[in-house]
Amino acid sequence: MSIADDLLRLTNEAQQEIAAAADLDSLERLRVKYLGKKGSLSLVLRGMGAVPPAERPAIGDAVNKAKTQVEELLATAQTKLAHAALEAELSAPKLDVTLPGRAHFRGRRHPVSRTLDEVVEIFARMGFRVASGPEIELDRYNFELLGMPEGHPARDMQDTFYVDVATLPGAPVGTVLRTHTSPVQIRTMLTQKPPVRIVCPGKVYRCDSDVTHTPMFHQIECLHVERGLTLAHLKGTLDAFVKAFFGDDIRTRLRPSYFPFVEPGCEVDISCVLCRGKGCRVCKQTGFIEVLGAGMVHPEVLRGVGYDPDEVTGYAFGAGLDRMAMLKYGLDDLRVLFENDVRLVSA
Ligand code: 2U9
Repeated sequence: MSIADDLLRLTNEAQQEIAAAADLDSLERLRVKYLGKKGSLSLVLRGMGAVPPAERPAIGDAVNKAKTQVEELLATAQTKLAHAALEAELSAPKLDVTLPGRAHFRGRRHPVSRTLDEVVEIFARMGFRVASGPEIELDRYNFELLGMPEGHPARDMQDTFYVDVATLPGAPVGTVLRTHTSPVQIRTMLTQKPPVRIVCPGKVYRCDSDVTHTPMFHQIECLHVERGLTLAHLKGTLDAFVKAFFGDDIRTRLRPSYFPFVEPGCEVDISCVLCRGKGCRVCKQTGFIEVLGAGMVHPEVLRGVGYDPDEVTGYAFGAGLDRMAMLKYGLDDLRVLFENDVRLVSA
């Protein structure tokens, strides 16, 4: 068989194989098979030794022509296959429009934050300013100036988180996590002259944990000190606040009670926001629920911050914001407020 025959056979073979190639990978294998360094057409040139020198240029020419022909066949086939591959990719149903979409939850503020904003706004309308202070407090501001000297039951280890001063450089012995926001009122009075009209919302800490208590909770306290204030101002302000927050039909009831920082002191009940006073599980059939504590600021507390109790008087009250949020938004367990349940912050 002559070299010319070999070339013809190889090009025919290449043509058939290229035409049959199903993808770009097979084409690449064929390119190596025919045109590679050790490919069939290159091997034909190795047989040139046996060819008489005069015939060599013609044979070389023929080999190059065969190579060009195969290259062209490969290029054409490659264009066709690449095009087909693209077509296939574009027309494949990659997007399954029948899949249900991913739900997007609209967020909203946490019930406690919403309650706080609402309460602050109500007080702002009545002329109260927001005051804030540190959550790590001095014994003096959290207890002493509020009529709770050393040994007072309210300072009991059961209720108060004492800061381990060894871990807090510079902290004096008797540094506590504030058990109420009252030290903010003390700090305000120590730096401002009357009249003082403030609300103090914030986190407070007590070593207590059960269905109705969490070690951290939120309070809002209100303080008004001015010449001539009486229990009537306290009642009027409380009533206006309760009506604005819970509704115009909610009534307020005061019961005598004791808090070291007020005299007289009282607990404040409101007619049940669930049954509107008819009697239900939440109000234990009494028609009333306790939501606030209040009183006239104790003269000793006023004296302690440098005010003259013969000149000015004050009223104050405090409420748990978390409990107010529960009542307003119908939650039955205080603890869910602090469990990061995403439903509380979803619309
Ligand atoms: C100063 C003087 C007086 C604020 C008051 C209460 C009564 C009270 C509780 C409500 C629910 C705490 O979160 S709670 O457990 N608060 O009962 N708070 S009088 O009296 C003050 C505060 C500051 C200087």
